[in-house]
Amino acid sequence: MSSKLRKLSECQLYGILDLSYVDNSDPVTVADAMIEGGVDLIQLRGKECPIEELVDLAAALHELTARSSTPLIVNDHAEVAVKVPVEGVHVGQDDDSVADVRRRVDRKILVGKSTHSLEQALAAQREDADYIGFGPIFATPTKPDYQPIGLKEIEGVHRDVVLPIFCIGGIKIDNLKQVITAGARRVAIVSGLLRATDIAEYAHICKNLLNSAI
Ligand code: TZP
Repeated sequence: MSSKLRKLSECQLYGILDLSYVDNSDPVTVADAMIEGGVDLIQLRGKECPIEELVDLAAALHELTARSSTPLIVNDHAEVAVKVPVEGVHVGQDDDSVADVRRRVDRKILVGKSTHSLEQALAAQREDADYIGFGPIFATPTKPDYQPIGLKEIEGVHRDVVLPIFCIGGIKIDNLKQVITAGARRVAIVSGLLRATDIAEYAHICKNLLNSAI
């Protein structure tokens, strides 16, 4: 991993490039707008996308993200990280373990884990994840089958987990202040960003709100 890359500890706004929201836009152009708006790290998420296409897309995105020191994380597939020098892999509760991902990718990478409760967050910490996603905080069409955690759990997870925690799920400009007031310092956003008419502007506003909480 390049030493010039933005450190995870400095990342507040995680933009998730979920291909199901990208429709007819070019994912690289979308990522470019995220970066312009101040997104600190980007995840490529393509639940329905064949691995070979994810590999090609990750390679194209990485050319862009590397120029702006933005770590690029791939959702689910360690195999993509074997083929493309992305900076990390994000896994869910039903995917490979953190250790499996590290074993499969023969270089130092970031490994993040989705968690949906304080217990899972503590387990991810014991598993030695580099960061966690914690949510869904609010109900979200991006992960419709999950019960929202709500704002109340945010304080506890920040008290008990020392890893960087990205609150996620239904977070938009309109409720971001509430999430910050509840104790969040980092958030991951999918549809809010990708459905915005001006992605860079949307990211910029979120970033300012997060910055003002420090
Ligand atoms: N993990 C927990 S909620 C979620 C994921 C991937 C989806 C978040 O998407 P959105 O559109 O920002 O609510």
